[in-house]
Amino acid sequence: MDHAHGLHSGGFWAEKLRDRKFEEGDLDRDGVANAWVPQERISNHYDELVNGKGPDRQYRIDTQQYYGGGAAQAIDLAGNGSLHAGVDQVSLHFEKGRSYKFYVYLTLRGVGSTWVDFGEHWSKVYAHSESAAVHDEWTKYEASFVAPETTNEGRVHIGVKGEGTFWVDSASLMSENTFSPHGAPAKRTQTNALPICLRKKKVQKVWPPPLTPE
Ligand SMILES: [Ca+2]
Repeated sequence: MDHAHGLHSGGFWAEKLRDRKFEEGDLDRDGVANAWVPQERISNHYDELVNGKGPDRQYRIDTQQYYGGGAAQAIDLAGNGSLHAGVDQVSLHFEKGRSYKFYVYLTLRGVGSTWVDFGEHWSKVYAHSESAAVHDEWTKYEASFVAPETTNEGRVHIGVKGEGTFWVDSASLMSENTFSPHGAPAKRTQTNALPICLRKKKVQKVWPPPLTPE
């Protein structure tokens, strides 16, 4: 069993994201890994992308530069650094009052920042992290929130802003289940939904990728 599914603070944590390493292909050829969508797709700007490419941006799967799993989501942004883009995973099940922990790894060739939003249908946001600078080495970014309502349309948005090429990899969203592995109810340990802070943590071994990355 993955160690991340063990007991933490009285709860049992389960992974919510699909294709969390962006490695399962791009069947619809929009430049974004199967279980994810470019923000343009859910914000009614999808026609501005052709095969993941727009006038000032490109989404693409990169099998050369990655943190884990053999592929990463790359996002190229041209221009003066004011552009932003992002990838979302939608149709997630959130339960009111339940705690969720998120992390993702990013690196960048250029200058820019990242943030994460937790919400529902575009552009409904429950919680927005502070932006954090992205570096030229793989760095882990973490945030957490408590769902304010129960929904089957939960959404996680990984946003980037700046100029250059961003790589996104090995994202995770863990929910604290109300059931422990032994069937006993887990303790609720957190009640505040806002504010949240995107914390960054330097990765010690940046290259080559570790054999068993998170
Ligand atoms: Ca796709």
